[in-house]
Amino acid sequence: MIDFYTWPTPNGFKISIMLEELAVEYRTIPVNIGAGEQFNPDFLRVSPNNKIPAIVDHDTADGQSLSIFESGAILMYLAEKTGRLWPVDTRQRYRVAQWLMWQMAGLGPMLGQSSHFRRAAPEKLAYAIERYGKESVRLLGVLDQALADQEYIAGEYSIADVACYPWSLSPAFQQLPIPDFTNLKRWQTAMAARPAVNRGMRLLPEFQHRPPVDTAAEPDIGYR
Ligand SMILES: N[C@@H](CCC(=O)N[C@@H](CS)C(=O)NCC(=O)O)C(=O)O
Repeated sequence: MIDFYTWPTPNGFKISIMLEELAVEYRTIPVNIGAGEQFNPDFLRVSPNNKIPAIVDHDTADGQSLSIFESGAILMYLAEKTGRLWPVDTRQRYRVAQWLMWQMAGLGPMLGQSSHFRRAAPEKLAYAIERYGKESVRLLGVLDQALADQEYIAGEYSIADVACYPWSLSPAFQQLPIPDFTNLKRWQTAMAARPAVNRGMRLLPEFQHRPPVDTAAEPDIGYR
């Protein structure tokens, strides 16, 4: 049994999709990050950086529970544990690993900052909205190019796709205008058609609130 500490955000969805893909037994434990539950001492013992997602695997080879935070590390662990969605051949493995790292260090943080400054910041700071918006669009363009001649990001369906998909939906959520990235759209459609992805995206539906952005107050960020 795996305890899955989470909340319905892109980083949480990565792991719910992965757990559904693997069809392993897990228990979802909501951590309401809006209410500050990520700072509870019990959760901090599992995730010292006070962020979801995190897991505790109680079914390990040595019989000792294993806790892991950081969504990229969790995806790698689950892939290794099950032998799924991460090829063992060195060339293929690092093809996947580089896109996973790219998502963790680039796509997620940049879209996250863009979302913060567009949706959550008390002040509409044009500089920050433009900086993170433009960088997010650039990264999505890189992803679109990567998908031009292959069905999935690193060839075959892998943890790189699982990591990138929830973040690829963020522009719609934050009403960030993006160019017509046709390869990206084709891949998103293929991802959305996977039953496990669908189930993973329904994580904690009772907490999935999406208030609209106040677009009237948006500055022109120059790439429309
Ligand atoms: N690099 C981390 C990022 C996790 C993250 O940013 N989690 C957010 C929700 S998407 C969170 O828990 N925020 C609560 C906080 O910062 O207090 C990962 O990929 O696991």
